[in-house]
Amino acid sequence: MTEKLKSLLKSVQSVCVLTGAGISAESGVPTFRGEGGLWSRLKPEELANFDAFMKNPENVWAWYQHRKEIMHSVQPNAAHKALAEMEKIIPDFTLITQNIDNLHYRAGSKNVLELHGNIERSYCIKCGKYYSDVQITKEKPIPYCECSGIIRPDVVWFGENLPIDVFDKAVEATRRCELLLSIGTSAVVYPAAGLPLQAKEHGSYVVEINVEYTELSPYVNETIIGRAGEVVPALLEIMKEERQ
Ligand code: BV8
Ligand code: ZN
Repeated sequence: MTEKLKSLLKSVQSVCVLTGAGISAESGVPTFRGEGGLWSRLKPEELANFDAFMKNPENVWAWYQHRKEIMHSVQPNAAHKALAEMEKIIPDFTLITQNIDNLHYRAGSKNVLELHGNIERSYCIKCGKYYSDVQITKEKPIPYCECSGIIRPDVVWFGENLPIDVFDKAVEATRRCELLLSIGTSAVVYPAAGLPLQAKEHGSYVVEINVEYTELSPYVNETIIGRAGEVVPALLEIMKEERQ
């Protein structure tokens, strides 16, 4: 961590954070890419897209039910908790996540821009009615709405637009932040992966925190190689100095 970053952390007023699956890895939630990742044994085009869902809703619901059970069985980790603390001490703080695991809210973050949705929410594809706790059972492998439409997870699949109001807020935040932290993302999925680049163009100091280098690494101001659960709390400690 450079001296430049250390002094910035002590004085910065406007911070943007983008998180990916890597921030939840230490909680026990599988990531998508890299060894052991979900996409190494499952095919995203067969699971995370609308056509696949309409072709085989039972299969896609079984996959989300399985992931939901994993997410319910784990706890937010020190990185999630440090971000919830950061939100309280930084005057202009924006947390943007690609994750659907709901761990930022469970860690105490109040405002989270969920670019790819949230596994705890579902909606009817016919009438748009939202449902909060859809239960998938052997007897009922596909949930139906009272209007008889199929209910789907409220997550953004490949080829689907991101929730435009959420994405617009994320873009605005990258335009005004002095510091952007990209934490635990391989930065290959767009348009989310473009956000750190936009911040950089607007003069933000962009820091990547990851256990390995990514496609974003050549463009950021600095990459801190380390686990989110260790690095993010360390950044918070420096932010706290001289801020009480
Ligand atoms: C869109 C669903 C407009 C929810 C996901 C060519 C053909 C077709 C499409 C495209 C194309 N080129 C670009 C596109 C657009 C496409 C895209 O970007 N594709 C990529 C793959 C090429 N994007 C879209 O389709 C998006 N929509 O563009 O709309 C549009 C409209 C119509 C037609 C075209 C375009 C929608 C994207 C959303 C897809 N939904 N998931 C779910 O089930 O979860 S994607 C999935 O990947 C998740 O959302 C996830 O968040 C996202 C990104 O993955 P990461 O979070 O980065 O996770 P990953 O495993 O990859 O990396 C983890 C990182 O953590 C690693 O770097 C690892 O080293 C690190 N790590 C691990 N442990 C730790 C750690 N770091 C720190 N500490 C640790 N302990
Ligand atoms: Zn309905």
